[in-house]
Amino acid sequence: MSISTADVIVTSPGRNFVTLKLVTSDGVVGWGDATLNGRELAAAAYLRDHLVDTLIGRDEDRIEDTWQYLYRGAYWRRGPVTMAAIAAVDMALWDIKAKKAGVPLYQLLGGASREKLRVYAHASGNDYAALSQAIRGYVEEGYTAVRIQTGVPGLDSVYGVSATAKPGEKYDYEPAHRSARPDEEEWDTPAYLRHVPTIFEKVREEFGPELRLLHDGHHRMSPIEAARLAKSLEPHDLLWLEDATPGEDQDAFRLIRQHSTTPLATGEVFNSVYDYQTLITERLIDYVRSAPTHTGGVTGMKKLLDFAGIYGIRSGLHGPTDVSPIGMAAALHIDLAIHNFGIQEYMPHSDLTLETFRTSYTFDRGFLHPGDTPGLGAELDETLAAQHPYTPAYLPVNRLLDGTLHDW
Ligand code: EZ4
Ligand code: CO
Repeated sequence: MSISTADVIVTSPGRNFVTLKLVTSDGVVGWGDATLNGRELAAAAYLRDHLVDTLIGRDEDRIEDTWQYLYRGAYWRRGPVTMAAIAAVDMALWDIKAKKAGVPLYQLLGGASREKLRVYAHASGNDYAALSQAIRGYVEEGYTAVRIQTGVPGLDSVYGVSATAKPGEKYDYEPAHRSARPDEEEWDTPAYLRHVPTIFEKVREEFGPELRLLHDGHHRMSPIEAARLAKSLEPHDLLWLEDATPGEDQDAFRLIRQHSTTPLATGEVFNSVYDYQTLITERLIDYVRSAPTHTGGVTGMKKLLDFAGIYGIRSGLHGPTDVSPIGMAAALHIDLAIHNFGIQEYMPHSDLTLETFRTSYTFDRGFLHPGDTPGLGAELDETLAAQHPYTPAYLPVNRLLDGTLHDW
């Protein structure tokens, strides 16, 4: 059998998603995610203009060969747009193969290595009272791990803290703003470095030693600033400090490691195993943060996590609401199957997103499971998708108080 149609669907049920639908000559449908937040149309054009024609007539069973064909065959290696496009094809092929076998995808990846997947939630607040209320809400729902993001006195808006949500409210806060150009935010690293440890001290005091706590530095610190934060958070026993410094400078992580035993995570903006080579072989991080959607799909992510596993480094896959439910399902099947699972990020999609994409993964008291529907267990309702056309939306850019452009 072979692939007979390949369609690229860009839809915006609350936010923008890029979806690939492959159909085989005997009618099996496979779904893949190529969503790249703020650059969706580039990933869609790569698929439509450069890949679709090469997919038609191809044997859908040859997943590794197709992956290598798209990766090596492009000549131009890696890059977020290329790897998101390859991811969508790869996910759709795995979806088809598992549907043909009549099993959930994790069975083809070696079967379940655990019963359920620990996830972490996102708690945030402009002040401690709002943050504490958010954490309490998650603890009551059964979560055992919570990411802590706090407002910083003197700054109007800070990454990870919604300016509009009421305390305790569940919201799809990811700040890709619907407009033709990005919002601009202000940033002050010294104020942040002074404030964050005081918040973690209060959280530990109120919630005790067992709750697993995480924090995302979101690429904003220099290596020595990151080392200082990692060191000052050591008494508060974090599960990880994420993106303490921009990850493309892999060597910079040596400096953080020299100063602190706070576990480190990075990689959500990476797109291949080579972005991690120094970090993994020198054991400079503890968790791999990429999403299958951005690293060449199930095939790319399996290669990366198997490599990390040799060095005792575990998964902490990216699960923001800007990865579609199809990409999230792919992550969960990988999580369940691999040995070196760490934790999974979980930001529930909005109701509108989940009406448009149907999923079979389930949440129960702080744990996810991919479900036992054959394939990925996630699909797009094309009729509903057509009702929500693409809307330009961009992540903010960041400036220091004197106007210098900074990492967001
Ligand atoms: O800012 O997914 O850990 N999670 C994150 C996310 C990213 C967005 C960017 O598209 O850092 O919130
Ligand atoms: Co992050």
